Amino acid sequence: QEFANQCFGNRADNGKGRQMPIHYGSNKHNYFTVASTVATQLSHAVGAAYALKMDGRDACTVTYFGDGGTSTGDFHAALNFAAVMEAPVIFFCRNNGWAISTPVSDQFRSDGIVVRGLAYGVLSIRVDGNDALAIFSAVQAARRMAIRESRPVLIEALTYRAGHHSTSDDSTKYRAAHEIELWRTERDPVSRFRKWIEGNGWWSDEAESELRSSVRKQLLHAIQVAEKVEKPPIADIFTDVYDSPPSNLREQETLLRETIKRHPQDYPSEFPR
Ligand SMILES: Cc1ncc(C[n+]2csc(CCOP(=O)(O)OP(=O)(O)O)c2C)c(N)n1
Repeated sequence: QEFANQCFGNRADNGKGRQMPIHYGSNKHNYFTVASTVATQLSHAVGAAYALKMDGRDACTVTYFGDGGTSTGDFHAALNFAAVMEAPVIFFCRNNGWAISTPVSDQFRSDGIVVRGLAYGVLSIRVDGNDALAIFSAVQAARRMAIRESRPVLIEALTYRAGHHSTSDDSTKYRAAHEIELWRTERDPVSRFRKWIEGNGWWSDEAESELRSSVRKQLLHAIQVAEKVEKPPIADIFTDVYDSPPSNLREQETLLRETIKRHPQDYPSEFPR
């Protein structure tokens, strides 16, 4: 339900409707909000990991990013900082070959990402990103090392982005349709895992359709509930950054309210004013 609230940016959304849809976060679940600015989450994760270490907690942080994220300065700063401060953080890179339309060959000439971790003195693991069990085992080992040895670990999961980057992207404009099809049909990690559990007699078509229909019902319910919840008030746009808002922000709020009054038809009525 929390996730649906976030997607609808309603009053119950932890982010008060300020984040892009699916950029969910939750204090309750120790889940830091997904960062819209690519790779900024890496240094946050290092800081949080260092705090866990100082507090003597038996825990680590894990942060996820794409190959595109490794083409930013933040990636390098975060890796080096984590290595030097011996912060218990897992850097999980999904190297799917593309940063939106930029292929990895236009991003770097190193042998993927794993060598960069090694260069910074960070234990680094390369794993088949389309093999669920291999991922499970790599993450389990990384977590153990990060916590027991109090140090960062980098995981490079080799995979392919079978979908478009987002709803505004059409990836057939920059890569061959047959390539996408191949990964979808022959290398899909979900079908692969499903085949494995079916082969072991732990799953079946009936179990699959039962699960799918029950999850679908739960999702539709969550969406229907989220749709009906009121939107956050306009005032929320201007809060939470400054203890007392500076004059330029106060001016902007006044301007916005005057504009809404002048053009009420252009502003959705479900936003409490
Ligand atoms: C700092 C920053 N620069 C640029 C963008 C625009 N942008 C959004 S996603 C993206 C590519 C990210 O690549 P990757 O993490 O590999 O994602 P994938 O294409 O695999 O989904 C870019 C450049 C951004 N959000 N933030």
